[in-house]
Amino acid sequence: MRTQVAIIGAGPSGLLLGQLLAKQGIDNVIIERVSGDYVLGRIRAGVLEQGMVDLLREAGVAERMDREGEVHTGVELAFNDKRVRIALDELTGGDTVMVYGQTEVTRDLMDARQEAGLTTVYEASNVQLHDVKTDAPYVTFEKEGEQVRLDCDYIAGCDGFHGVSRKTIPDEIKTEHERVYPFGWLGLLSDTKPCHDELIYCKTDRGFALASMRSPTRSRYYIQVPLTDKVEEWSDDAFWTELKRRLPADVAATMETGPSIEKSIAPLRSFVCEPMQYGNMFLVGDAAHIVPPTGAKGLNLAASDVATLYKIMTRVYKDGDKDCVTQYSEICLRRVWHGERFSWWMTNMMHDFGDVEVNGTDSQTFSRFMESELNFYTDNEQGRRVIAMQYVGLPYEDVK
Ligand code: RFL
Ligand code: PHB
Repeated sequence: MRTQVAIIGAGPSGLLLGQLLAKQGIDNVIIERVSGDYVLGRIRAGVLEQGMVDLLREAGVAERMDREGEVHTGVELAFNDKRVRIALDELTGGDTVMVYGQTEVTRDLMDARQEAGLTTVYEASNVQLHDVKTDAPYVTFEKEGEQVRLDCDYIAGCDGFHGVSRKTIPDEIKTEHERVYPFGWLGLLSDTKPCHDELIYCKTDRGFALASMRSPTRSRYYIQVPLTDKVEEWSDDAFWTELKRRLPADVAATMETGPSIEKSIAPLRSFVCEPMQYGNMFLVGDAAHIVPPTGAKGLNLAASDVATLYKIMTRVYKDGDKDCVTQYSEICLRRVWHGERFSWWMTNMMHDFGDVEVNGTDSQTFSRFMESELNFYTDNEQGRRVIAMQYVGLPYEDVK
């Protein structure tokens, strides 16, 4: 088999990149480890920045999102019996976010890829990348017991945090920055009316909670839990009881509850791999960086990486400018680090760190610093604007 760009991973990064490249007439093949249904079963992000919304429109896969997605002009932060609304549009000069689930984005991209007749190999095992430093890289994998070789010009490693692509960068070349947080998020999806018409991020003495949604009839809630908790130990009733204790009292009093459709625990991590490219192999999305979900940035950073690689590949194939590929890592990392910093900051401000020392500061002192930080940034318009600008997403950088 031969293609121009071999894409490893059919998550949102791989599928969106494939769709955009195909629109420019750039041939690509996606190799995915699991089945399409398995990919769709993962319940993850819900908030899309304007930049990602525009990119989905450019890829020609935004029709259902524009019909069913909800434009949100604000989010709330609740703490110390206060509720502060961050008016995203007013504070940023008109920017908003779109509430539309990652599952739906992925489904739309899969449908578009199938309709365009583009190749995706699902359930490929033992995927390996070869000769990525040369002009003739290739990928090998096994499919139904057969060994397959895919020759290409470039490889896009869109295979998530546990993928193989990042491992092809030698240890002496890459630096991996990591912070693991001492808690996780227990998420529950249910067919119930959302408890409020905007997202509410809540900081309480019992820990963090988030009220989010997927549609007017489907809610997504999260609560901070110790890393030692197991999802089987949390009945739906126990979840709703704990959530109600953390949400603002008036919201909790009137909220609708019901059986869960999905329930899972996600650990929280900040992670960046530098550089994000090695020879003709580029890391995209979670393969290169992870953020804790508190800022809703993970999928959105993946989208900005895709936008950069798409622009670079278009230059390569349309203008014959092969040299521009060297810009990829630097352009991506500038935006990635802003997203990392915002997610880390929001996580520090909104969570309860218990007795764990943070950044060399004892937990009580750290908690007072964070309380002051939260008050300072929410008590005045400039502070709220700083939050709003980052929540809607910083602009995408152009390729020089
Ligand atoms: P993915 O989605 O992990 O997809 C990678 C794909 O690669 C496949 N793969 C391989 N394929 C071939 N060979 C191999 N060896 C392979 N190894 C792996 C995998 O099977 C998979 O299909 O990465 P991608 O595409 O970069 O997308 C990233 C996003 O999924 C992620 O950043 C977001 O979900 C993060 N995130 C959020 N991001 C936001 O922007 N806004 C949010 O509101 C938001 N909420 C969240 C989140 C993530 C969460 N969890 C569970 C971590 C909420 C949660 C709870
Ligand atoms: C979600 O709806 O899954 C969601 C929303 C906002 C976040 C994280 C997750 O910050």
